[in-house]
Amino acid sequence: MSGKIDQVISNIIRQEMRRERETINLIASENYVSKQILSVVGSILTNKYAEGYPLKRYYDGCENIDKLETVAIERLIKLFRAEHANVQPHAGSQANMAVYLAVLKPGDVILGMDLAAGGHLTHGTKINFSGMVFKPFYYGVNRETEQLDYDEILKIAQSTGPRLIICGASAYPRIIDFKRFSEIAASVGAYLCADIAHIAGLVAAGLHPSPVEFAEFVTGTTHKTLRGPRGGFILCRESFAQCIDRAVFPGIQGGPLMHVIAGKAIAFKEAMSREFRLYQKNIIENCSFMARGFLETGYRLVTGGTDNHLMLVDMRNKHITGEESQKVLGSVGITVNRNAIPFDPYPPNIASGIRVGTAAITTRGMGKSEVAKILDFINEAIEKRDNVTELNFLKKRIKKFASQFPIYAK
Ligand code: DSN
Repeated sequence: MSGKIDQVISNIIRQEMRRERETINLIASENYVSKQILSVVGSILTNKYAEGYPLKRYYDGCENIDKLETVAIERLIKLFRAEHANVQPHAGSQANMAVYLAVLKPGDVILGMDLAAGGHLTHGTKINFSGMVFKPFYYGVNRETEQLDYDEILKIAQSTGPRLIICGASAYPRIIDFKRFSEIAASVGAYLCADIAHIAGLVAAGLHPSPVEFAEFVTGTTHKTLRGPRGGFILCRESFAQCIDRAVFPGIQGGPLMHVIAGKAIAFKEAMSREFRLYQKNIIENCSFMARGFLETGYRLVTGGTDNHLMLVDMRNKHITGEESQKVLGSVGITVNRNAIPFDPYPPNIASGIRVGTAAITTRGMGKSEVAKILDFINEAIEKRDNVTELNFLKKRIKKFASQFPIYAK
């Protein structure tokens, strides 16, 4: 085996390390894993095939892998007080796909949050498997409040008769009432799947109500607020354990990524700590502080604010689209993504808004004074967007600022 370093790839990684260090990451779905997670995800565990489940594998030599997956499952169950857990989904999409495969047949009616209102591709979007294989209907948000309107969702559920209702979102800044969703699902005889990909860390820390007692299925990702490696997970009631496990393997996946499952196991343990709870509290505090700052400087926020780790900033007051905002902010080293706002007059690739999250900057140790500084940077970039010299100067200042918050201190 050649021990020679692949210069092409190592240079790209070095450049990416520099980009992460020298920029401010406000992408609401991203975070930085701990050094321990980083090291196990790059470990020899990547070598092992382990199709199946602990003590029921299709490959020999799984005695250590079995222990590993068992620890990951036990920790996930404890973290969310669930009855059963599956840690194998490669991502949130696969977690959702496995739930659908477990309880639906092609053509069944599903009801999910409209992507344009803050939902996710896998909640029934036409260009995604979920909208191709099943018959999707959507709920959105109330035009006035821009929040979920549970009476309206009930009416849509009654008129469409879904077999499965999916709740959870990718761009929704408010608390989701999982109990109310479960009442709606029960009243129309539907299963409920709560996708907590974005808010898993907040739920684990007890800072957002948990759906576990209300939904038959809970899906999520490990890499957003939960701050683990990229991946997915499923929680379900014991009575669905077998059909969920079968849906993941052999239903939609082959061999599990054991190096990633090791990282997940560490993330679940980290998430049980006092420090993690404090971290989640700080994410929310930073987010609401930033939201107030945006409002004070004349931006409009969708729903008027935030209860969680993200906010949606409607950029129309500043006469700039989401796409242009993303580009200008990116050019000075502030990473955000453009995002449709509810009832957006622009198509999604242009969009009126940007989605801003505080999980990543909070991991870097930034607090209120840094958030205030970031707001100043954003304002300056938006105001001086046509002045290349000023933007270049701002970029240098942002680089200096961000570099003071090392992601992986030596
Ligand atoms: N792409 C993720 C996000 O950014 O929210 C959702 O899968």
